[in-house]
Amino acid sequence: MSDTTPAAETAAPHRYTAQLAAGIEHRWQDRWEADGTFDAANPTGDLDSDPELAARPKKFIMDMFPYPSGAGLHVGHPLGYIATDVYARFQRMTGHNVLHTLGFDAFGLPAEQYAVQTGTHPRTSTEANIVTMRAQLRRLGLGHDRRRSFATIDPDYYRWTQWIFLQIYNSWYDQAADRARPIADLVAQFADGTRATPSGRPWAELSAAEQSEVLGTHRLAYAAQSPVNWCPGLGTVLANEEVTAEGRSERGNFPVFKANLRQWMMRITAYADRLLTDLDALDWPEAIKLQQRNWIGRSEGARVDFPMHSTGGQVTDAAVTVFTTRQDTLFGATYMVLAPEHELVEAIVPAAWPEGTHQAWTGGHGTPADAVAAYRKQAATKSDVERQAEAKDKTGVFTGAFAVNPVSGEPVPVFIADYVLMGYGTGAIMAVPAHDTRDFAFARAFELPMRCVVEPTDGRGTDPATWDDAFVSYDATIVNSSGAGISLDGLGVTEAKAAVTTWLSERGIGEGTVNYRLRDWLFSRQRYWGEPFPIVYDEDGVPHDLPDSMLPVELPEVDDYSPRTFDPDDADTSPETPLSRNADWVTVELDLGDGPRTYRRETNTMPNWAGSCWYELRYLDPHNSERLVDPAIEAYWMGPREGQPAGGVDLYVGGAEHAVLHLLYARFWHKVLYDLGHVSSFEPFHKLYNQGMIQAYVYRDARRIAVPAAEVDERDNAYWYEGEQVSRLLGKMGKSLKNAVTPDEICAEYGADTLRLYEMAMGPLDVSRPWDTRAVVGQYRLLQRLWRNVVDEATGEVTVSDAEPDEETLRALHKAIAGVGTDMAELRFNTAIAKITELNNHLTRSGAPVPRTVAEQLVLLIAPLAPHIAEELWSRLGHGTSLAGAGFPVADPALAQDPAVICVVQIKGKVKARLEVPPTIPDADLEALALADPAVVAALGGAAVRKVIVRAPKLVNIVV
Ligand code: ANZ
Repeated sequence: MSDTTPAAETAAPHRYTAQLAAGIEHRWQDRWEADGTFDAANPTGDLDSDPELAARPKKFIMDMFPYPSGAGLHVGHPLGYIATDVYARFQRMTGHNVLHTLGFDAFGLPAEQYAVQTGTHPRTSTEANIVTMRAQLRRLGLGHDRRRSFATIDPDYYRWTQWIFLQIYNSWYDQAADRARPIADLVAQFADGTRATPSGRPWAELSAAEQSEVLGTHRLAYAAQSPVNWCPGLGTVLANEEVTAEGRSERGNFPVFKANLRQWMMRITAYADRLLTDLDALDWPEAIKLQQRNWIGRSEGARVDFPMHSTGGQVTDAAVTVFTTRQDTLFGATYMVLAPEHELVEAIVPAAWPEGTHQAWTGGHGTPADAVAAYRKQAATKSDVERQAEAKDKTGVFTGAFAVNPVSGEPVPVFIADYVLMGYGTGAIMAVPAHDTRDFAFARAFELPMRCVVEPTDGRGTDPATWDDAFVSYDATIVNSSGAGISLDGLGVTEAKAAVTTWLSERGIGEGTVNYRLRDWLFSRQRYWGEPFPIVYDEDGVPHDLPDSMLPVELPEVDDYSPRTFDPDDADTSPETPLSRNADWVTVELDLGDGPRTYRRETNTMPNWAGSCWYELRYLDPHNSERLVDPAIEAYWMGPREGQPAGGVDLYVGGAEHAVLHLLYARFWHKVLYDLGHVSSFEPFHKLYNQGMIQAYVYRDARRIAVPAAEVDERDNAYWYEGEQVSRLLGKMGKSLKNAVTPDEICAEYGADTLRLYEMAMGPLDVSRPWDTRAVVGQYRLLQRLWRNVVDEATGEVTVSDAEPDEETLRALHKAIAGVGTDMAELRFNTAIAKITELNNHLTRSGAPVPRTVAEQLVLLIAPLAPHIAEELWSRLGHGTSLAGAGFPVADPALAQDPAVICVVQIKGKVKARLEVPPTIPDADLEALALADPAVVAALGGAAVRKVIVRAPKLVNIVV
């Protein structure tokens, strides 16, 4: 770059260089901080005393907050933060009261693992990372209200996370009222007899432990035995996503066992329907809504009781209840399958195989009990994901028992097989091999009968023995389905479903039900670095919630941050958490209202989703120590209003990878808080926007090892590193791929404004784009030209003139204003930059000093994108205050439109009229206009028009 040589710099000491930019940027960042430029006013206090402020519309703009990683930021991270900052600055300039800040999601595994390796307390390393990240973010000039920033690990913050946990714990879902209510209301119902206890005994006669047990089945946060992935080798329970298809831990490759362990759960399933229907009120990308709908997975179907067959082997009077979405195919149910873990399995297994049992059904075992035991053991080592895989061979074993198909009266053999999951529906199915692919595969493998009950529409005929696969259709006619008091033959699928449901409910052997794929949320972890539970247990093991006055429950100091690990193959072990080793902390003497007693603390911690479930509320009222959030403040920033029926944050920007879990958990907590009257909004995030990813080229050598991207040369359409050819692929940016570029480097080389512009100019915000350091200079040049349009590079003097702008410049200006304004409102920052560049180039081309009015408007236009240079120029143009509060330019519609052009109308080659027309006029309109013009009418003098040749917008030729 010739213009940054020392010689050029002496000739132009006031040129916009990286050094000059750095000076300006630091100065304005200090000034904004000192002046509290981005401090947002709240309705109580500030707004009450300021009617002008109170009259302004509000905008609450949020990013998904970062985890303060030790690696710091690379240029991919701030894409969303810059975008929300541009938008927030634009909204501020268009008269909104804007709330924009950023906190840190700081509990989590990396800090804990670092602590295990180095002995450094996670708080120490996390806080150090936060300091680094804050400095990196500040360097970008983000206009955050820093008074409102916090980290989820701050005791002031997690005190309220624990408080919310207790609200959820102390609530139950009242189905009749369709909302959560305080658990005290339920206790009152049990106590006065309006609700019977499960055992029928009076409430007052139940022991404390029994009462606690009953309430636990209603609480929205509850501790229960639940099937989890237990990994003794790691000493912890794992999420399904952390278990490989081979049933081993992703980390460490240890065996994982299905174990029933006592864990804290959140009854999110109580909200399944509302989480589904309220999506309609939200302005979210359709793809995300769809993922949430699929995750919740609402299925309409029926429960059907299959009585156990009373001959053959040991008999019970039990019935097995199945969940089916195809009750219309009930006549086609030729066998049944229970999940291997199903509680009825033991009860139905006979002592010996029934006479004539097929060899293939026994798994080679001498008795049903042996077969079942062996199969259960095998199934326990598989993950749910693996069990559900479509392609795999179906395995299973006969239980020796038969049930009765309730419509056909035929006996059907009962199997256990791992393709039926315990956690879904009732954990038992009626198998309809002719019309379900998985059942078909199973029936073929075990030579089970099939019966066609839905007439194939593809000409394959009705004998399943001749088929290659099941016939699956929701739009066909039912056949072969007549029996005891019911005939479905000739009905369509929908009518047949309704007929079966009615028939079942009339007989009390089934009913229509809705089933959800959504499961209750496993809420405890065997970790150190998370929020402790505000729960203690008495000597009978009864849990007690701690009163507000005892919050926060802070983490104790420990010597060892890792959970205890065991022999990897020993399934009979159970977790021992880091907190449990600290006897001084675990055992406490407390007075919970009935005098001092000894209690044992809960030693699990909350999962790292907890802190992000409510942080939007803390931003509103960050220092409130009396209540979660002042209701007036919440109503002002988040309350429902026109166009936002559910209320919520006005704009929430983050990655699409958080489509389901974070957003679903946060919505659930918010709804509980709404039901309990703590917030007026019933959704946390009104508008959601997913930014794209900044990708980077990954270069790999012959061994597929990534090489430092910065040291790769491009020659002859190939890539070279240390003389060897390397491959190039677009991938993620990151330290491990040796292709990370830090914002610090780019700021040092060009300044933060250039980096901001470049990131916003790379393409539409929601599209992923490759980073290209060489292209950054393009935006740097734009800022240099902008600077030169206002400041003399040699003297530093402001060069603008007081002359009126010419017509062409005025039109260029207003066109830009109109376009940039709409682009910014719609987050189209790349096209806004293109329009600003066009205007700036127009001014550069003219060569004359830029009229002051035009320079000022241009500076305001670019201010949200490149705020430091804009503030500097604004102040040099003579303004004493920050432009953050200045009005965004408003276009004059007359000037924003293209000017009229002159159209010549000729008759026999002679000009007869000149019309002023819009440049975009269509041919037909122009022809009509020309023929109606008085001068043309007069010139024609009634002569017949033979032909009209139209060349819009400039020429009409009339032939007579
Ligand atoms: C009979 C039937 C016939 C079925 C047919 C399907 C097709 P969705 O839509 O996902 O809710 N099912 C029920 N519980 C199950 C469990 N615990 N594990 C595995 N499969 C289970 O799926 C509901 C269907 O999945 C149910 O309807 C049941 O099979 C099966 F032609 O019942 B169906």
